[in-house]
Amino acid sequence: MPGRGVLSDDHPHLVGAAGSSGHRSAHRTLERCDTLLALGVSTRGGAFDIPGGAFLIQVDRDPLQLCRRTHRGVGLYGTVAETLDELLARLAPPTVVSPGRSRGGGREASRRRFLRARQASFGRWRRRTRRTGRVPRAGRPIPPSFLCRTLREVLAGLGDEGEAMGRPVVTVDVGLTTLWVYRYLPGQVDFVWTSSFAAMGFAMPAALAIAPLAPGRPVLALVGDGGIGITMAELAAAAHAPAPVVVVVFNNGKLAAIKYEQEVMGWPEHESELCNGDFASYARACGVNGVRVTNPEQLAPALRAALAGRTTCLLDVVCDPHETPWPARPSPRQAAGFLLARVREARASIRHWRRA
Ligand SMILES: Cc1ncc(C[n+]2csc(CCOP(=O)(O)OP(=O)(O)O)c2C)c(N)n1
Ligand SMILES: [Mg+2]
Repeated sequence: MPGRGVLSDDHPHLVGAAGSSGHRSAHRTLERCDTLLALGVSTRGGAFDIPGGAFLIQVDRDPLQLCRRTHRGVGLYGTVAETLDELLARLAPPTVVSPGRSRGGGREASRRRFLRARQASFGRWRRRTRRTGRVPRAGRPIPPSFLCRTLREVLAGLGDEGEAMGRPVVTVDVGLTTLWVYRYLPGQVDFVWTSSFAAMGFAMPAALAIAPLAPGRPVLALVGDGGIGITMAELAAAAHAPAPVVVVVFNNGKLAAIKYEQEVMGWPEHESELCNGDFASYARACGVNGVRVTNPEQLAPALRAALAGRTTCLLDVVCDPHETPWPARPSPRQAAGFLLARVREARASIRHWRRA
């Protein structure tokens, strides 16, 4: 996640974000990759599974990350800047190979074509999602991906009018919220998240702790309704905190990550609904500003106002729980499980409706 703040999605060489929460173009590139240089990336467990048989060169200044590596390759201990300097000094100068002239030239050209095709495919995804995300259908709840894209535009425009603001710091909670942020809110921000702990309830307390250390920078906590539910008491502390934060709640009325984990295994949704109170009213009762956003058109102005205000604010954004978080490359088993779950859910609704 922190790496998503380094490059903007508009970078011409980007093929997308890696991992099942990322993009298909990145997944396909990794499948064909033969040597992968990973700079400060946790490869533990399924957090970043590397498809294909690439030889991994993993650089990290944390020896623990290197010990956790399960993929074939080598670990290089050091900071990214120092290690890259050392590696570049050892590289032979590149030779220009005209395609077809020498052995391997055709292979080289085919690799370049493959890479360019993946970059183009990521570019198409970006354009398509920007278009479709512009205006959700009238009367429909706000898709979480639309919330992230709007947030991205609002953050990119900070300082356009009036006082310039520093680079935003964004803390991210655990749940499907993490996937939406990872996939749709890249670039020009510093992300902070729980890394391998994957503990819900991290984002808001983390933002409160970070805000005094980041004067002049907007600090935002992006958190699901489940995550805010277990840390709501912190809002009372937020009213007395030395520096303001903006808390954005992805309120989809569910523990949606759990719902989709059940569904990809073929099981119908079970007990993942949440009975939420009114988070915005609760925030106001604690002495901080609270705004409930139900309409896509309200979203950008509400975000701008929250970021411009110099006090802590909670935006309770009512989101669509039905936007499907397809993995970058769904396995046939996951796709079949998901369909089976949907059929079972439909049958259960019909039984329920007949009994009523
Ligand atoms: C402290 C803690 N409890 C439980 C979990 C398991 N868990 C992971 S995601 C999730 C649901 C998160 O729900 P929400 O915050 O509403 O986000 P959503 O998935 O709906 O976006 C749960 C229960 C966890 N990671 N940490
Ligand atoms: Mg939720």
